[in-house]
Amino acid sequence: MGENTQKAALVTGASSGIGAASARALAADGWHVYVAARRLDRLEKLAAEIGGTAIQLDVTDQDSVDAAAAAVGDLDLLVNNAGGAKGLDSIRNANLEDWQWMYDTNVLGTLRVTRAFMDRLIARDGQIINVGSVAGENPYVGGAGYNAAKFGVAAFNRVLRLETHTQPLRVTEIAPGRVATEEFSLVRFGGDKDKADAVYEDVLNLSAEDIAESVRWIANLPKHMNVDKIRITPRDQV
Ligand code: 8X3
Repeated sequence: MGENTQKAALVTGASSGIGAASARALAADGWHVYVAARRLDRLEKLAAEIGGTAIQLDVTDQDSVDAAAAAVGDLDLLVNNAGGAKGLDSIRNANLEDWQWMYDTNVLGTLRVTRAFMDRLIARDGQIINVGSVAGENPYVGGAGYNAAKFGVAAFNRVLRLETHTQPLRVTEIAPGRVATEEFSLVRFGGDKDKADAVYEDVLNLSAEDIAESVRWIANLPKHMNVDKIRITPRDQV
């Protein structure tokens, strides 16, 4: 593709997991990918590998979002993937700091980055993919903080769709189930690798690449089509 026709995507949380896999899949399809996250060393390696651009971004920090917005040019696709879970405590034992981090990262992070880029996405007849979770529709014991945050992302996605459907912007939520990434459960359990690994033992697991396939599919659909939501789980997770 020539420079003028190459489409551009920004993927948040791109230093690992679903974000990194999505960036690789999009680049393989010819997209220029801005890979954004806090850890610049990892991003620079990935950017070099896929011919993209590394952007340091902390979605919880408005100044950082503003700086990223200034560093990125025209944009056709935003993948709001940054997010995560902390803790598996009951409501009685809820850790307020964990809840605040989950809301700030998953919900407010999605809001900050969306607002920073939506005008230029609309200008290019572009699209936004919000990475939610099955936890955004299925409550589970110990999940309240993460459930609330991902229900929030699901609501955000639906309202954004309502508010922009008469404009040239497509809006999709991808809700993955259990995806065995190197970091999701490690972050949730504060670095306890045994607890993290146990989540994925003796069950079927999706890979980050499985989810990236749906990102790539949505990204390449014709512009009159809007996929509101995709829910993807391993066969043994309901
Ligand atoms: C995480 C999905 O199924 O591992 O977003 O709780 S699950």
